[in-house]
Amino acid sequence: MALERTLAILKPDCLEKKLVGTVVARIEAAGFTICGMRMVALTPRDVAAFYAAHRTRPFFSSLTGFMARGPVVVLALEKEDAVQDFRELIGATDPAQAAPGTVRREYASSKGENVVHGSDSVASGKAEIAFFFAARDLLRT
Ligand code: 3AN
Repeated sequence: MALERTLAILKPDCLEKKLVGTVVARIEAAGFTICGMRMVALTPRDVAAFYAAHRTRPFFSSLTGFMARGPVVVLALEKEDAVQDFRELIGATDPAQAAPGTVRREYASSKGENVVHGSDSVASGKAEIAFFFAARDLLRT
């Protein structure tokens, strides 16, 4: 076990559905420490930079449109095995495939509008947290 940090994004559908408090409560109940948290209105250009790895995927333009549709809440989270444990908490990309009890299974409506993002590795987590937070915005360790 290693103490890790991961980035969570509460996506525009999460805010539209008034689920921010519910999802943050789930995150805290699962033992994550919130090291940084803020609301941000992403432009399509911001989304394209954040999801650069998906640039050639067929859903890329719907992804950028969706993520720029309204504000998001970004959180830097810390815990032992944070990356894996957060992905277990949120469930699979497709809510229909997500395990019962996971955030996406309970609240997401589709593969695209799936309420929450979680980093897929420790290295991505580091880069994604740096994308959104300056050092002074984060809990010091
Ligand atoms: P995850 O967020 O579960 O790691 P990724 O990294 O494969 O999933 O995809 C990034 C984001 O792209 C997803 N959260 C979702 O919003 C969107 N996405 C992925 N696959 C699809 C798809 N087949 N159709 C529409 N949007 C998708």
